[in-house]
Amino acid sequence: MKKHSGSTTKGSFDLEKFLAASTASVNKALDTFLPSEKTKPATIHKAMRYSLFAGGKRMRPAVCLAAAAACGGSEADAMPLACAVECIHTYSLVHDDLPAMDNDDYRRGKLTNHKVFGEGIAVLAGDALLTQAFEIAAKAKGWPRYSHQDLILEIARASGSLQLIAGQVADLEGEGKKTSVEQLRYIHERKTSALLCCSVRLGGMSANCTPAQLKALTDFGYNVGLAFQVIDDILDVTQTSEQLGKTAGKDTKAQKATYPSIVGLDKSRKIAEQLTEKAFAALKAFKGKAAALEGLAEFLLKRDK
Ligand code: GRG
Repeated sequence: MKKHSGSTTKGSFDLEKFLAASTASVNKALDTFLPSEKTKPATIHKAMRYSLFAGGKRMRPAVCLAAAAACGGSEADAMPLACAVECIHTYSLVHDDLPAMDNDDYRRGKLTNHKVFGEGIAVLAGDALLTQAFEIAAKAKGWPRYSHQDLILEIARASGSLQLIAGQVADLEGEGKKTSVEQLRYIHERKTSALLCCSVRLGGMSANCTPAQLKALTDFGYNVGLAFQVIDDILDVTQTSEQLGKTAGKDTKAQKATYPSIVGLDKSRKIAEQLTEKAFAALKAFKGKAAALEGLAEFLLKRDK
């Protein structure tokens, strides 16, 4: 794998600093956007905040803010959109962990939402986070190239029944069945890549990016999103639950189709590298101004949790 300017080990761009700063700003903004824990009914706001502030990596907001920076935009303009995608991501995890779905006890190193608040409140906390996402996104400003409607449509499409939900449906229905690499890619495109790609595109749109920049960001987000899920599949079989902060080995136990189970670990790593190379190639259009996106793509490829 070639070295890129956003390298976490060498080069001028300090990804650790970028991630620490973006996580801190996103946490602060989310805290402002969400009703306080004491707001009635307090149980639901406690439950929403419990999962939202449980220590997620904040990768979707990070790529959103990084894409805005690559297009010359500001953090302030991108922030409502970055927070909206994190709310949607968190809702999907809360619902995915429910007994009716993946039935998991741990997420982000803590007990899952339903284990703490009960299934009814966990369902409602997920629903409320999804709705909250649209309320926050509505606070973003529209641009000459991208109206308010465009921004809201972007989020609705990525999280709706043709993308995120479609991926989850295919995942549920595929359990225990023989799955081809093509079917697996269909699932990964929707379950994981759609929201990551949407996060990157929203960052560009918040900066009123050109159509050519949006195309480059879409290619980047699509490939990084797929690589992210291949790595997630690899980590599920190579890491411990303690390291991941969620139950490891679940895919094998649930007889889920994954890249390692279909093509093996070595080939899976190769595929993740190839997808990341494609993502890097898309960034050429930014002529060195997308160091944060490059750094994030490399970080996501090399992550161990
Ligand atoms: C229930 C509508 C609905 C959808 C569920 C998100 C999802 C679809 C399922 C969760 C399991 C899974 C493997 C999803 C793919 C996306 C993914 C790898 C999520 C984990 O994202 P991270 O690693 O998590 O960014 P943190 O906790 O760091 O935010």
